[in-house]
Amino acid sequence: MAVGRATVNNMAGSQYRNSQRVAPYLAASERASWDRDGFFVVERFISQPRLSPLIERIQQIAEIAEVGGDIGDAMLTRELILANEPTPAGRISKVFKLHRREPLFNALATDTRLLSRVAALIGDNVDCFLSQFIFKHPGALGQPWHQDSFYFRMHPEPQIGAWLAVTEARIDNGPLWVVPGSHREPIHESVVRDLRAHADPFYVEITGADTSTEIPVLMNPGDLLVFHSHLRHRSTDNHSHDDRASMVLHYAQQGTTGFIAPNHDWMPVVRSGDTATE
Ligand SMILES: O=C(O)CCC(=O)C(=O)O
Repeated sequence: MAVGRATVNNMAGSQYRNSQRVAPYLAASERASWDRDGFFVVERFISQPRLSPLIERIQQIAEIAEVGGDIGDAMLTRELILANEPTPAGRISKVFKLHRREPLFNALATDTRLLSRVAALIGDNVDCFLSQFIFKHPGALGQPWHQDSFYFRMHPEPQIGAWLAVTEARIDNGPLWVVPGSHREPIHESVVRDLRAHADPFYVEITGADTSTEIPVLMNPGDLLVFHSHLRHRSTDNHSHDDRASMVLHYAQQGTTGFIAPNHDWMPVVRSGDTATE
């Protein structure tokens, strides 16, 4: 699917990729699901051996941050309800800004199989602007009903989310739930703050929208969900004894304008004019 090789830079002894030229590609079933539902799942997108190193690196970052060490660009948020967990990684909720300089995560963000799908959806000049590893430990809270565009406020739309199941996403460990077809709705402005004790202070919840057709997106480790930024979705709390981990990337067209948050990092990943350089 790729038609060009990536630009590869050397940085602090590691290699990371910026933009490349890709051939836009969506399977017919993916296009049909996108148009009808606002999302599709690519099963077995990443093989099992590539998943544990992602968790191990996040655990390392949490440990380094705990002692005030250098974690580069990465930004951590805490899971407030788990503040008394004994390990640094056990207390975190999300790690942002991984896609530029963390080699394992940069490789995911620039995977041509993913980028060719994103390019088919929003054109062949694309930036990755947000990356977050979500570590949902036992007892951690889910995120209430929302549309990513509510938070993003960017133009042009949509932005594209890519949610990689790093562990299984089961009914008891806090999977995503979606309302198929809700990507055709405008941004819902009727929201309330998430007032649950220990909830993330930035979370809001859509009110007054019909969720009766919601479905859980149950995934195996390595499966990838690609979704539209107007798709209404939520995640439930982790009621199990196992971690539920996911890696979420967000993409937008080059030249997108709007709200730029501190956890954003705009990195070109697809450029139609790129030539093969190395
Ligand atoms: O993975 C989760 O628990 C929630 C993720 C989510 O809703 C999002 O990334 O927009």
